[in-house]
Amino acid sequence: MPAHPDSNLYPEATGLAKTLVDKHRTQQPLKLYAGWFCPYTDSVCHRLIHRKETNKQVQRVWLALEEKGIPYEYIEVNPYNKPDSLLTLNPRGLVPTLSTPADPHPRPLYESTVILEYLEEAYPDHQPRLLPEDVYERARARIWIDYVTSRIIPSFHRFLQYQPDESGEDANAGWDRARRELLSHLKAWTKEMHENGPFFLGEGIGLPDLVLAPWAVRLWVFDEFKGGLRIPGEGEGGPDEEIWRRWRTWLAAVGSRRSVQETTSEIEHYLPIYKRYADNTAQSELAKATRANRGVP
Ligand SMILES: N[C@@H](CCC(=O)N[C@@H](CS)C(=O)NCC(=O)O)C(=O)O
Repeated sequence: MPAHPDSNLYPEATGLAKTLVDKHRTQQPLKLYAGWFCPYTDSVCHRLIHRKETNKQVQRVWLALEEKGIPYEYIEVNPYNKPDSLLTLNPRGLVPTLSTPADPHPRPLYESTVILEYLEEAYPDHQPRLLPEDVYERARARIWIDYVTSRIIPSFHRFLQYQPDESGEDANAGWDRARRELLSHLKAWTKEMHENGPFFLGEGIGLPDLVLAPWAVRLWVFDEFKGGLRIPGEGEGGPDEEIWRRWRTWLAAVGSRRSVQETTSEIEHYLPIYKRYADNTAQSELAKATRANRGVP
């Protein structure tokens, strides 16, 4: 069987993210098995064309650990060349996977949104709290956390993996349909944000922010590979001007977060990985699910 195309991807975090990883190499009861490139576990780059100004990476779980100041050990693994150390914890061999402290043996956890909720409940004294105290507001936050995973990420990947010849429809029409679908999901999500923010739930960062941030700061992939997503710039939003203004406020707040800055790797190592998605030759579970028109793995 030919080697997985990502089995030889760049082996470790670079730039600021490497500095952070180096601080978290010593043994800790809580262990994060991560891939430096992975938005579920790991990092994000900002727009390539602004690479001189910003080059950010984020990750759902890594960000939550950093935001909350929870002690953890970072263990880099390549989930496309799954080591036994990962498979024994998570039979699906996906990152992020967590090894949690317990007697007599540590216990594994996986699925990024499950891990995020676990961290929130298992470390109640660690601030900030990332979900609202109010029961209704907490439930409502979960609707929009789910929306990211069930709507935004699949449409992100449908656009990124879109190939003009695949459906027989006019190439421009197909491209435009995929692009608009993603825009409409981002708009629907943005409409639900706290009016002033700057974050989704208000002044403080929360789980809705952490679940979307890794993809939001990777929107540069569409400029690089797909002719642009074309989010309206200031004054160009027409009837949706207020919504896109709110989006820009949110994106700036997320992008300037210290935790985001410090989980940043260097952009050039993402390019070959995202090129395979853009060419629709990537073989990750996510890429295959997108091709088969299934939800995310
Ligand atoms: N639903 C999982 C998805 C995790 C996931 O797809 N991780 C990717 C890396 S970003 C992975 O491990 N892929 C390995 C593979 O596709 O075999 C989560 O939210 O944690």
